[in-house]
Amino acid sequence: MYTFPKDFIWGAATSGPQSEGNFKKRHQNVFDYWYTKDPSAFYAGVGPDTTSNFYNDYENDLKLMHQAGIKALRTSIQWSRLIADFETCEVDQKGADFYSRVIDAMLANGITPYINLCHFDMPVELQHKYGGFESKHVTDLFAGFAKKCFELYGDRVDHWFTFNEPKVILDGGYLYQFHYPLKVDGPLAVQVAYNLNLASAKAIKAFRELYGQDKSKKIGTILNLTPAYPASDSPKDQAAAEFAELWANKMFLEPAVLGHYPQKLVEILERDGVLWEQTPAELQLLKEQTVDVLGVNFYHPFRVKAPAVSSASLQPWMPDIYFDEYEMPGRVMNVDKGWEIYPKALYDIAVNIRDNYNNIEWFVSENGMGVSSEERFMDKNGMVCDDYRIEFMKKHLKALHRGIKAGSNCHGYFVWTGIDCWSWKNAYRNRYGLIRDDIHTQIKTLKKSGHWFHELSNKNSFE
Ligand code: BGP
Repeated sequence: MYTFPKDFIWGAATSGPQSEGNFKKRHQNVFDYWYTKDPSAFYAGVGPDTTSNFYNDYENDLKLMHQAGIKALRTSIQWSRLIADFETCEVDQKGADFYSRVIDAMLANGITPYINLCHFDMPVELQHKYGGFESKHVTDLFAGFAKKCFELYGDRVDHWFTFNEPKVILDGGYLYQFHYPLKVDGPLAVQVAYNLNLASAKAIKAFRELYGQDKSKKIGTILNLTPAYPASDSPKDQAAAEFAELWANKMFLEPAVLGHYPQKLVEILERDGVLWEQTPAELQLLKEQTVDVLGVNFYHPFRVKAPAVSSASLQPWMPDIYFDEYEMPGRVMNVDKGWEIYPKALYDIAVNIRDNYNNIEWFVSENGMGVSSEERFMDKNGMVCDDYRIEFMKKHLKALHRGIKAGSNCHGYFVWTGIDCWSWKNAYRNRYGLIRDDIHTQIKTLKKSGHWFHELSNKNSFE
């Protein structure tokens, strides 16, 4: 029997752009725009217009989530829905009323709102005018938007987050071309990384100016931590893993929690002539505005080996000059998604946070299993019998439980996701929900994992 601490939170995560549909939205975000330009870039040509229809269906959706035992929901407010004028932060009243109704409905269903402010969804106007987070001006605009959210909903929302997976903004938009603006520019990615940390600190400052020492309100950020494991004990593989860890994890984790960048990373980037532009005042802000709480999205480890080709082959600068990804023979895979399944990494994360990050309060803000064509697993009543998802969660929860027993300060587990949702370029290819969404009818029904999660959340334990 695995029993979790008293008050452990059993939740689910989604985001505005992936669930709402862009009904009545004032502006386009980069994905809305990209889809209008190139629908073929998205799996089966399915775009963000309807997604899971949360905009119209939120009352029913929240009831279903309640039935699946979801006691807290992380979603995001879309900058492109809430704000009418990005420079002045004038609000779009329809957008503001929508989020207000959603928050009320969450509370009415016994679901605690965890509200995030950026889930990859830069308004396209700011991307085209300023380069999005390439620009420091946009970090100020983001803080203004964040402040508006706190003012509008802070009376009912206690848990706030500045970003979801800032690293994916670099990976997708500036290195590997799976998000708009589809650039390949290593040095620019370095600047965007810095600006994302800066934007987060500025939003946290706005939060603290409003709430001061009020400990009932907390602000954090959500990072996708992918522990870097070397392919072997050889010094070259170890060096590859050291850089991968700096680049993939510490570049965001250290400023968020400790208030500074890892010295080693700064030295490498400086030596390579690609260090971001920084000012002493900005570094001071980062130092002062660390997070109260950390959300950790975990799906897969990051196995690396020494690069096969000389760094001279990759010009201009890319972080990949320091490592190649390593496919470990015999690894367990989620073959539909193409990600290795390695639950022990969650234990390693727990212990790392305990030992190197002041044992800060944290929670698993995403973990889940994406599987395609789930109709394959339907029983005669039409219920998806997703035993593979239940097994996946159990294995990860066992590793997490071990980390908590070892003293790590983890207070919750949020599955990705409650209701099947739209996933950027992958659209609806892989389904992650505890609740199935038939996207042709928008009829939503609990999967076997939804019933299992209900029991888990009510017992606070599993066998
Ligand atoms: C995470 C993102 C989510 C979601 C999930 C699954 O990185 O925070 O937004 O998309 O991954 O992604 P996919 O459907 O591409 O497998």
